[in-house]
Amino acid sequence: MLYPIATESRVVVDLSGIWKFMVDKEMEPIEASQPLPTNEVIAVPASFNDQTVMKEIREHSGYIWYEKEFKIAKALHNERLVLRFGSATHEAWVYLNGKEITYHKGGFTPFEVEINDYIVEGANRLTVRLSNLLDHSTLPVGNYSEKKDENGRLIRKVDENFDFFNYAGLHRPVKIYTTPREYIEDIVIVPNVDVAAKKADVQISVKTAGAFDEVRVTVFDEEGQQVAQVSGNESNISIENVQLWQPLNAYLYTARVEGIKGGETVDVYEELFGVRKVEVKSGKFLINGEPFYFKGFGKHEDTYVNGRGLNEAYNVLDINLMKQMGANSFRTSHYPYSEEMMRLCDREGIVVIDETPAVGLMLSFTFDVSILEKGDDFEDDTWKDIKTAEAHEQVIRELIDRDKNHACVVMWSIANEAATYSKGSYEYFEPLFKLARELDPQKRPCTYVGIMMATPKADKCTDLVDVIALNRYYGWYVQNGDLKTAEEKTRQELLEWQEKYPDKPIMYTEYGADTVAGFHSAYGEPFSEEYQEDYYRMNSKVFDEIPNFVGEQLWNFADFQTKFGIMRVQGNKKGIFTREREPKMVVRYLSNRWNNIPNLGYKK
Ligand code: GCB
Repeated sequence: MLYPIATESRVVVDLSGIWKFMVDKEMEPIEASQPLPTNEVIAVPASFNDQTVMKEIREHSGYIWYEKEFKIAKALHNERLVLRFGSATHEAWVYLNGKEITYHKGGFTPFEVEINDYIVEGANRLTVRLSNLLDHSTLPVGNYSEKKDENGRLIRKVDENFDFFNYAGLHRPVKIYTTPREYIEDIVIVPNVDVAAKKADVQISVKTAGAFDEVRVTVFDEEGQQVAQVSGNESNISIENVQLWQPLNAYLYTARVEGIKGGETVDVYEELFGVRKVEVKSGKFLINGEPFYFKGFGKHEDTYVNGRGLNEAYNVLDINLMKQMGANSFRTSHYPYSEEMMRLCDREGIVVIDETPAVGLMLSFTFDVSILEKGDDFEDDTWKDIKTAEAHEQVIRELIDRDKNHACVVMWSIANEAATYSKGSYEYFEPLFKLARELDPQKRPCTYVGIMMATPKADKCTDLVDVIALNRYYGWYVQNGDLKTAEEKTRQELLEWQEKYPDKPIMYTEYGADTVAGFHSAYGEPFSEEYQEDYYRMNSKVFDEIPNFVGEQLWNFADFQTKFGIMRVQGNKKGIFTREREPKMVVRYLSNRWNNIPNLGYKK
């Protein structure tokens, strides 16, 4: 799916700004045929939750309504008009001038609809009904319940089966873009690189709607110099002396695609792409033929007031902080991030592990791994109870369709911390991995991120992954305050993985300790800034001993909002930055470590 951009043939109208807003109390029906009966307002894009000061609105589970009027310039009425949502969390019914025109389920991927048939001259009324409900069939997974209050009103509740606040709303830009009636529908770019020869063959497939006489593809380098020009929906261009897209040293070519008819360019779209090669070989993760070492983070889309809504200033700041620390990568834990962030990472050379919103696929939880270690057939209710396969398949399709051309994406993460220690998990995941591998034109490596209970003995799905990605909390959730034992456990487990799967690279995709900024302890007690630093020093030491250990992505970049609970003090405090992005003490240690670890060739 193409990102909406303005070109010589396309106009983009941004509907960001102030919208009408109301929470649906489900007392009486709200008719989309009538203007929304409210004077409340909300900013888009953003989560609605933290813009309101009312607890019951902030924590509302159920339906929410948004409305905005817009006009379309007469000059555009003959163009194809497409309404596009960057995301709508988690489920959306869209009405234009009172008519339902589209529906989408899944809160982190874009969707669009042609609106020519519904547009009127003058004011158009766009109404969106959203649901933030989650259950055992949705991604993420929520525990849903309902009851009646003393007035007989239905009260819905979602108990997040995951550790982040269930922010909702129109999180990403809502835009109308135009194309001519005959247009370029999609572009697929697959670079094949011969690193030694500094040469690349780039396959470019263009999907068009309509009958063009010619589809012309012209590739430009960063200086705007033409590198190649070819014709056809399926073409192959060769680039000599190719400039590679490298971690933290990005280089982007531009493919200018034109649909030509009667000698005139009817439609034009420009797609940026990087040329790089990603492979997994003999326990190494190779980028452009050299062993890459992941240094970075699990993140969240989470900022004050905006909640999970797009916040481009924070995106830029976060990447600048990463670069200053010598970090080179992050994982889009635990859902696909905005397209704007992905474009930024392409341009900044930030390496991304792109994750689906499959989090919470686990209906039992224990740190007592001994029950799992006894035999091969541990089974909990997860795979009998959970009904997420359809949503999972849909989001894999949508994510790969959206992000397939991004140079920054080097691996797909199919899920975070699913019950892969339980019987039934292999049967659930095998078709999903197959699907992802089939769909990805660039054939990137695939993984899932494994939970602590899924030890080398207990995990049932490791055969499916290219990289063993582990979330481990030795020294925090277990052996809390005892870094000596935690160190032994860490070493022992990593050695066990390496021995069992000598050809699979291993990395940490989470490890961390809750740390209250400003809390100090002469004894290095848990929650203090001293403990956080000792914890990271201990882990680093073990990582450096393990040859196949190819990366450290700590948890978390910044403190973030979660649901309430006795384990959380206004959110999760494992950030190495506060939610405002003030550094905790450990940032100095990690900056020093990471600035001294090369991106490529650390562990030859
Ligand atoms: C995890 C989860 C992450 C949590 C983290 C924690 O394993 O993947 O979503 O926030 O642990 O801090 O408990």
